[in-house]
Amino acid sequence: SVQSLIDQLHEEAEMDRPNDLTPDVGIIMGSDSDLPTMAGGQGKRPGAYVALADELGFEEQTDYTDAPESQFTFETFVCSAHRTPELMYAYAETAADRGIDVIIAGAGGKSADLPNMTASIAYPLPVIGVPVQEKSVDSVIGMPQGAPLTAVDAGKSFNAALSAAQILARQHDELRDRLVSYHQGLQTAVGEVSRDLHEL
Ligand code: RP5
Repeated sequence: SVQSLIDQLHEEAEMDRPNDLTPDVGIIMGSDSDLPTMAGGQGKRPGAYVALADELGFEEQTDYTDAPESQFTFETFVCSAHRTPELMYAYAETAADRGIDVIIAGAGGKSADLPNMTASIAYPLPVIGVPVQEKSVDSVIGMPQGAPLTAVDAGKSFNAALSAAQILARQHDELRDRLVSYHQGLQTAVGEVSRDLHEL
């Protein structure tokens, strides 16, 4: 039930686990219908999972008490600002104590409130908002003065994941090197396209 999830989040927050055993990035979304956009891959446009797992070597941590193999990890959580407000509140208020360093929050529709509500509750933890659709953009980015939320363009959970990794990389040289390699790969790819066109 929702209440048992809420209780579990609070229990995990009190465990005081060492940072290398807790998820680094929390990916949350308002509905499992957001999952194709928020995760991506398998025929869908590459999303946050593809950026983190395939490009940067993150491991998905499905059990908070399992020791991850990878140094960098993420977890996924579905909680709706409107259908499960208490669960959203519990996730956001326990995130820092559960060891989460950055939250990526996606929601769709015209009332895409999960990212901005989460940003206010989890403050000062950084939250990167992903509008799942074009019509969700204004709802996600429309924050009042003093209540910041960083956001990417509609559907760009891939970029949200890269931004989350950039924040983590401030304290992890290994991750910084992986991001630099990823960017160099982009440059090589664009360079090859231009070279091929030139040869035409
Ligand atoms: C939003 O409503 C969710 O983030 C989702 O994008 C949208 C529709 O949700 P479902 O009706 O598909 O569950 O809150």
